[in-house]
Amino acid sequence: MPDLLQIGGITDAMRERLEAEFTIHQTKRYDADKITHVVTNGHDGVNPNLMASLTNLQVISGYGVGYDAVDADEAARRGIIVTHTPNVLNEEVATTALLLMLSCYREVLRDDAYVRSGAWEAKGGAPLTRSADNQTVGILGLGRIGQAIADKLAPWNAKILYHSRTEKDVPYTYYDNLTAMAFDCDVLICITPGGPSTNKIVNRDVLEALGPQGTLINVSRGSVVDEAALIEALQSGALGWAGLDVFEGEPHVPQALRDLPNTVLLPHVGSATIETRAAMGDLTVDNLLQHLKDGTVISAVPECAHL
Ligand code: A2R
Repeated sequence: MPDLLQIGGITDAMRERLEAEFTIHQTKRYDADKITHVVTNGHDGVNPNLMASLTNLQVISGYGVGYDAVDADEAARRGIIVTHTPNVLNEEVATTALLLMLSCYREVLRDDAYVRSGAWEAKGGAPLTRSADNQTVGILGLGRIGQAIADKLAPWNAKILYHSRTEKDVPYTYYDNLTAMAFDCDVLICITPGGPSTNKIVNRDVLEALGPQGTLINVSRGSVVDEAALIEALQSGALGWAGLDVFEGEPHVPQALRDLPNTVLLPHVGSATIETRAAMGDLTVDNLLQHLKDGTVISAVPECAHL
């Protein structure tokens, strides 16, 4: 059986299917020249030294849509196909973005604490919150997930703006300048890929343009937002609220963010439901098994689509 290197965790369902076709290696005791396939995830990826050492590697199958932890251009140069799991998680990540936005607007955490602490009975009704209806929402990265977020916002009667590298054929207002879009919106939702081209593009200027009544939602990668500038803006009131699923040094989350009352923080659970993770696991394995069968894959990343 061909040799598969497993990096990071996989589900029992994935293991069962992979074990039937591969010898799975999880520890450092493997013959690097024998490994033909790798299964990994968006966080761990495959580091450059490891990629270089696996001289017969053919496929890196990633469990997740983001693949910034793999140098896909370098993989393509080496003839290695990188695959990921697009589309099957669009709705779930969009739901997470909405969950964060609604939690910020309606102060779900504050009001939950208000009930649990007994404050409701002791002091009477909780302070009013802001309505999430009729807001102007700027989507940074109107791709597969960004579009799902726009769709899910329809019942809230949102006006949608977007910024991406290229203008799309959609009924929303395009901005070629992110700061200008931040100035014009109430909520900025980040859903670009990570990596060098988006590193800290949500900087101090963007956060200040979003402003004291503005809300930042990040369901993309921690690297997209300048976290130090974000903390300063939230502390000073230059930015109103932030709902974050991802962090620069996750799973470490700066104490300053954890101490702020105007944040909602999630442990990178954008796609983390039983149903969606099962679909992602299936596609991760399907890519590997199809490659064994006929040398093709289902969902190569764009950099490897020609291989
Ligand atoms: O390349 P474009 O113009 O289609 O725009 C893409 C946009 N994007 C950027 N926008 C501004 N500045 C950049 N440097 C930049 N690079 C990319 O992000 C596109 O509108 C969007 C990405 O869409 P998709 O490729 O369809 O990705 P998907 O499936 O929506 O997932 C996005 C990310 C993943 O990479 C994970 O990091 C995260 O969501 O879970």
